[in-house]
Amino acid sequence: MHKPSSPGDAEAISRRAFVSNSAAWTMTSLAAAQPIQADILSGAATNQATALPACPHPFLTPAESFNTVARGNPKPHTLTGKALVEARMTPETWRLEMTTDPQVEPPYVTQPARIQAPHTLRDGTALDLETLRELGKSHGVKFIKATQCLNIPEPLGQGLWEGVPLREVLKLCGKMKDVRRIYYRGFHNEDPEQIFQSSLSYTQAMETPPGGFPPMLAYRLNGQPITPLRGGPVRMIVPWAHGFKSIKWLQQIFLTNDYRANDTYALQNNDPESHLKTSAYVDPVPERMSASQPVTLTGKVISGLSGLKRVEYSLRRVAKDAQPQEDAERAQPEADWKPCRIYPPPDWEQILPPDVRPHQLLGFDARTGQPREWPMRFGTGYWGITLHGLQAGVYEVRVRAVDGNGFAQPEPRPLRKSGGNAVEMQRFQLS
Ligand SMILES: Nc1nc2c(c(=O)[nH]1)N[C@H]1C(S)=C(S)[C@@H](COP(=O)(O)O)O[C@H]1N2
Ligand SMILES: [Mo]
Repeated sequence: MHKPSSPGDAEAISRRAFVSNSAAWTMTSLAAAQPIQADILSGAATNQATALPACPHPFLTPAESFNTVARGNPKPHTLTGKALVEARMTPETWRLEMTTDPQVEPPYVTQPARIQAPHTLRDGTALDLETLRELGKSHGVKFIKATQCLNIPEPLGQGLWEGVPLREVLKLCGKMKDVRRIYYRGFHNEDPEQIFQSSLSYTQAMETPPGGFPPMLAYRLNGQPITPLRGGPVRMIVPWAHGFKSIKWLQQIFLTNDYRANDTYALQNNDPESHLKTSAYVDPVPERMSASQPVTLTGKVISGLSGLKRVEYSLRRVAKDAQPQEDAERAQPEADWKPCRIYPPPDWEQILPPDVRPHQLLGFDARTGQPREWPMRFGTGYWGITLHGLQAGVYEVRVRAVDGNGFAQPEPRPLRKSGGNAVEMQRFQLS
């Protein structure tokens, strides 16, 4: 179902997408500077007489209900008692070291990075949680963001993250010279084999467009301290990126003059600069349903760097024993794609923690308390369709997202290593 397309297919698809989407491109380029809103369609527009059932997913995933991706033996979040204290993974014992990489490698790196004020365990200058929270009182930010693994075709969860922008923490290092990248890693059982690390360029760490989401050191999730399971006490959150940049159990920042990404994921044949991509996912459908009832299909959609224009579905009846066609485009070059409905925003005052107002969140309008885009950028939205009057038979339904530039999934990045983006299919039988 999530088989990547071959490079040859990708080329053919992009040519076709260019031809069929050229009108949409012109329209969206005129509105380039505007925040985009996906079409929240009325029943009439999608030819649906009845309303959708209540949204099947929460807009904030409870911290313990995220799907977890973690390496380590033992996995750091399973530590308890003395082991957790020794790992410096309790709120009282947590420390962050900030040091420089002394390495030079002529002719690529001729000067080592230097900072005025290193923060080390040895000197007792490592940052503690109280200091970080204190910084949060003047410089804290909050935003809602989806977590998505580059290698797993299903969003892992969506949380309200709260913390201090990385740029404010780096300021504590004073004057810097010859720093081009920020390398960072979490607790790894004192075993170099278990290191899972990531990196940002100096520019990505220090500069954020006005109103945009900065990379941050997070210490609250959904209004609560972050538990070890979700990467606490302190976790990096990189808003635009797949999960591998959001290092859990953060403990070390190295400032380096090396311009190359050192991400563990890069060494595993992934694109370390990939962004969250606009992509739709289908909830599991019962294999058999009654032909006398309308069929409701729902799912998730992530609005990635390119934003979300709409979600579309394509339905076709197939022979009972037909092999599922894995590649949507090859299976249905003339597929008849129709718009799905997007669930509207929830009542934020109801779902946010009691001490948080929607007006305070990045990505929300400070006056109206409503999100500036819907679904929110780097967030998960939900879609649904209700199909009436289908005859008995076997059906395949495919769903795809169309981004703000008019690219339909799996474009613009069908390459597996910048994040899976296959068009999902579900098959069901009506009798
Ligand atoms: N220290 C550490 N951080 C990590 C990982 C890890 O194995 N170790 N996995 C990363 C990956 S690949 C993903 S997708 C996300 C998953 O976050 P979650 O477990 O909170 O859903 O955490 C990231 N941060
Ligand atoms: Mo991941």
